[in-house]
This record gives sequence, C-alpha cells and structure tokens, in this order.
Amino acid sequence: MRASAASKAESKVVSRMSKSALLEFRRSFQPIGDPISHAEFAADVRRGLSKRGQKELYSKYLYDDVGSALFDVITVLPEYGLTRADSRLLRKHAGGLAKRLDYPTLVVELGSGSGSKTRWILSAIAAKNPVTYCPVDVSTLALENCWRELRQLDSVEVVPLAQSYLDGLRQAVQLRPAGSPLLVLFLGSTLGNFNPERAEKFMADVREFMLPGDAFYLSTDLQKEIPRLIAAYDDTIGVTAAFNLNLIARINRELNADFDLSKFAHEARYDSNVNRIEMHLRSLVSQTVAIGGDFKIRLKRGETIWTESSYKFRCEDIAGLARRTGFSCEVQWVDEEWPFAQSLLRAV
Ligand code: AVJ
Repeated sequence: MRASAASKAESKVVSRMSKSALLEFRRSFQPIGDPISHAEFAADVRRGLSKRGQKELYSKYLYDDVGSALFDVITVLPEYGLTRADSRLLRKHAGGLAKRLDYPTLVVELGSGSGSKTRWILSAIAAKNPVTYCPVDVSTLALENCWRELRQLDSVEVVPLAQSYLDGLRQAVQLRPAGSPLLVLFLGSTLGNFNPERAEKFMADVREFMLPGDAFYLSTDLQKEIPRLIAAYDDTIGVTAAFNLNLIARINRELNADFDLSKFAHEARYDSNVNRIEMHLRSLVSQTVAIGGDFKIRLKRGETIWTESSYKFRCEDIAGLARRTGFSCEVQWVDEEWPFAQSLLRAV
C-alpha cells in the first residue's frame, strides 16, 4: 500500500528508539528529539529575507519558548475566540468521540502546545482504557508544561516529542500496539497556517502513517465577519503585536542580527480572495538590517515582511480536503459562539 513514502521518510530519522526506551523517558521531563537546527533556521531566514518581491519568514519560527508563552496569552484574549471554541467543542464531544473511536490506546497530538484542550479527550479515553499520549511540539517549554499537566491524569502515559509534526508522528506510530486504533489530533486550526497546496500535501503525508480505520481529529477556524477576524489578530493590548515582533527579536537573539523593533509595526490584514488573515511586520523607515555579520538586508519605508497566513475555511472545504487525501469526513461539529469546526476524519 502506501509504504513507499513512509519508508523513504523513515531513513531520515537520526536516532530511533525502541518502545521500552521511549517509555523510560516518563519519569523525568526528557523530550525526544531536537526540533529545529540552528543552521536550518539561519538558512530559512536568509532565503526568506533575500526574496526580491515580498519578504517572508516561516510562521513555524514564531514558536520559540517566548513565542509559545505569548501565544498562550493570546488564547485567553477576549478577541481571540478560536481556542475557547476549540475547548468548548472538545469538552462537549469528548465522551462521544472516545466511544465512537472505541477508546484508542495511542493518541498523538501535532502541535500540542501546552495541551490544555486535550485533557477532555484523554480523560474520556482513560476512564475506560490506559492510553499513551504523544504530544509533538517544537517548543520544549510548551511540551514540558503539557507533560507536567497531563501526566497527572490516571492511566495516561505521556511521551513528549520535541520534533516537527511528521518526524514526531513517524516516531509515535512505533508505539502503537498491533491491531489497536490510533487517534491523531490536529487542533487549534494550525492547518490554516499552510497554504492550500501544502495543507493537502500535509494531510496526505499524515495519512501515510495511518491505517484504515484510524482517526484524524481536525480543528479549523471558519470564515466569519472580517472585523471580528481582524480584531482577533490585532488585539487592543498588543499581545499579538508582541508575538509577531518576537520573531525578529528571536532572529536578533539566535542569529546575531540587529533588528530595531521600534522601527517595525505589527499588521493584520484579510485577503478575501483567498480567505486568509495575514500577519506582516511593516518597516516604518527605510533601513538596513545586519544578520550574523556577513548578511545584510535593505527594507524600504512601508515594505513588509510576511510572517504568517491563517486560512479560514467552510465546513465543506474540510470534507473535500479529506476526500482528496485518503480520509472520509465522518462527523463535523461547529461552535455556536465563534464559528469554528471540528471534523472527525477516518482513514479509508
Ligand atoms: C496557533 C496557528 C492557530 O493562526 O490563529 C494567533 C496563531 N497567530 N494569533 C492562528 C496565531 C496570531 C494561530 N494558530
């Protein structure tokens, strides 16, 4: 079947661990993996900032420890309805979901962050069966918070993976007991950070690691009134601005750059042709920035660096995406207060 891509990807794993070795990590916080190399970060920053047209930085780099902590603050802002909608839906449907999926013994969460939403589904499963939970995240601080929080649940074994999504998933599926179902969680509408082609490729890649009957539980933010969306990404006390600016502060810290943060402004805009929020950092003056001693970029006054896209979906978009990537959409739930969907996709 779909083994070719999976085994090709497999060869990239540097250190593979046996199941018993993996489970040994449970006593102290010792995440497996090393998410992003310094060299890769440096190369991506150079490439993105030397583009001749729109300059660009990958949104995954927003989430160092500082960025992840700022994102945790964003999730409790009144303007940012996504996380509360996600939690409400999970809380409401956790019991039904656990039962429908027949109490999976392995739950993998891609981009767990501090894992606060996941408590509901894990405890619903663990009430019936012991479960291994593998949170995958590039922020070790977020992972540690997640581990500390969720390891307290009875019958839940937490195995934190500090890796990119697909590397983490590849590692995690090795823990699946033969013949038992797998649940993969991708919450928070993180799929919306990928452009449509990448989102589809990502879903197909995830599918490669799954078997027919396994479940993929996906959260996505839905299209809604534009002013509401803009407010969610440009809050009045400036937390999202700090979250965005932290990206260039991180480049200063880690790549020895000299971005002057006071010469940049956070900007959130909505492109209604493609239904996405974009975050940018706008250069307030004409300026030159040095990165790491041997690399300089010039920014015109008013020019922007594009730092994130957050696509907004319709329910039927998700069902279509599922169908094209080897899943069927079994149920969909939508929050009443903040249009937001959770979809249960079944690997076919
Ligand atoms: C964590 C990716 C879901 O796109 O809404 C929040 C990140 N960016 N505010 C999103 C984010 C600005 C967030 N996700």
